[in-house]
Amino acid sequence: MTETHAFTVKARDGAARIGELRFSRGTVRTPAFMPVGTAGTVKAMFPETVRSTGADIVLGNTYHLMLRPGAERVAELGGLHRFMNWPLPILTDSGGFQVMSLASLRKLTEDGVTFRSHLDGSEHHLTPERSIEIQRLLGADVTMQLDECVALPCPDEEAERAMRLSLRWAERSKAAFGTDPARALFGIVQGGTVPSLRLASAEGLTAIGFDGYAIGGLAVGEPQDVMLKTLEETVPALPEERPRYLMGVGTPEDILLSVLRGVDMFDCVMPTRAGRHGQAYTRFGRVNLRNARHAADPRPLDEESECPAARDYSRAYLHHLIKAGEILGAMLLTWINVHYYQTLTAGIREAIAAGRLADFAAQTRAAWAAGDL
Ligand code: PRF
Repeated sequence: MTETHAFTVKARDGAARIGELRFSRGTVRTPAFMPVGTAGTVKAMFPETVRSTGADIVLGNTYHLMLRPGAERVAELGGLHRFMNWPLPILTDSGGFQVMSLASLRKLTEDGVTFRSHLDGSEHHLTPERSIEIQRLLGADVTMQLDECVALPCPDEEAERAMRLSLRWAERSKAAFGTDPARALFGIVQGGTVPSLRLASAEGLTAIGFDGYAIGGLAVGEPQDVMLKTLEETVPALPEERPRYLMGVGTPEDILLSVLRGVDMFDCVMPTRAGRHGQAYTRFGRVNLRNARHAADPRPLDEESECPAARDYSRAYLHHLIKAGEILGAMLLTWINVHYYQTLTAGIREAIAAGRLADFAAQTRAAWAAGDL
């Protein structure tokens, strides 16, 4: 870890912490939520609007960008930041998880994974070394190691095999990455829901040494209490002075409960995907704008929100746009949701600074449960 991407813990409240992850392109305030910009765009949002919600960093995907428009093409055009007009930090996922969920005819070996593109059926081979190279071509500020994530539930033997493979790939990723003071490399803990496997994974990664530690392999089919228990078993095995990133999580409640257990970073398609499908996340909980009860409702979703989309448009209009399949409906609801996730993480950070996260969590959950009507 060097000056250019140092992580500093600023304050603690129980297991929760606030911190700063510094890059030459900007500082990420943690706990942080990273909007997902899979294909070089946070779907249905201008980058300027994403920034205006308070996001310090967005996520991009190796898998999608290597297939289209290609990592070398993005590099020729000055890198992903310039390509998508997002000047702040970017974290890129390594590709393995997306290969497993999207590609066809996958073949996993010690060397890497061979698969066919979901776009045109072309064959590709991704290794830990090529994933690092692609992420360097994209210009990622945070590079993720290639890993194997298994769906849950799964036999312990299968969780162990994937965890050991991920650990060997972690070693190769670190060797390929070398030392790059301008960028960070994160390892990924696997091991299913087996405490001894999670521990072995965390210890193995810590021995290799990474700038940050992700917790992978969760929110893949297990109940929330199982995910939280696995976090409680995993987080204490990770270095105190490094950021912890829970991949692909989650609902506002998942985020709140995970921060209480010591997690610093999150990403999830939920606010963007749900927005395109007519769902709004608000401080009163989740609202389905497709529902007929909104058809004649002149009130905005939240007149006290600082988000123009939540404050200046009626529920009736949002309902109409979504029912009519209008692009603006997806844009406004995505904006509302990304804004709400950023408001939530900002509130969490303030509460930790004031040493009152438990109160904040109780009040926030009570408001979600009460609903708005
Ligand atoms: N590994 C990687 N990316 C991910 C995951 C993982 O386990 C998950 C699991 N929730 C989401 N995204 N590389």
